[in-house]
Amino acid sequence: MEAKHRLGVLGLVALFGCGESPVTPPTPDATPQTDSVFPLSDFGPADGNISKDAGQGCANCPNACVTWHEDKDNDGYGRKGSTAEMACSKPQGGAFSWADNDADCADGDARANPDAKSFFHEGIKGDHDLPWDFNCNGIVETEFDYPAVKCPETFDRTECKSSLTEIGWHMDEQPPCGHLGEVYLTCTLSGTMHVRCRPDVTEKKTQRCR
Ligand SMILES: [Ca+2]
Ligand SMILES: [Ca+2]
Repeated sequence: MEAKHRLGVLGLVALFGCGESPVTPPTPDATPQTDSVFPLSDFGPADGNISKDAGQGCANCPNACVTWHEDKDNDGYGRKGSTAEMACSKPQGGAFSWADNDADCADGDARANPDAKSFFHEGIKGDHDLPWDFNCNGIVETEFDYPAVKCPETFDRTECKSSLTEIGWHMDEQPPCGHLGEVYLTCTLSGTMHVRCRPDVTEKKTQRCR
């Protein structure tokens, strides 16, 4: 009986301490934390610009947390080198959109991004450093990639036995992006291909680039 009594006293001491009030366990914060910062290296290549979350934060992501970049021209590609923000899903609201990449070399022009397939006769809007690289591959490609050719022979268009084909820019007029130039044309002339000099105005072309 004496041992049982001592156990009862010990139990009471364990529960209430030595004369102190019972300890109440801390209540979990009902509001999810929204300013969690995760190392970008956990989720993708680091760019050194992680600062804060842009929306929901990463504290309670059901799946992987995503790194988001500013996409001000809303073409689905984030601005290269822009500040990265992390959130479970695409941040909503605010002055501009967000993208899960930073592949946009010109975030002021929706025509320019890595998916650009078209050629253009005017440069990228508002970006004087990369005025023509619309597909962000670091190379300016020309649509009319003709060689510069000399004019070996003239002929009258009425002599053509076939339709005219463009074969090259006039030697001295190979135009830069967005500029007009003149192209030489060929046609079948009595069974032989010839090159025409100084085509008329309708054969001027604007070099387009991307
Ligand atoms: Ca963009
Ligand atoms: Ca763009």
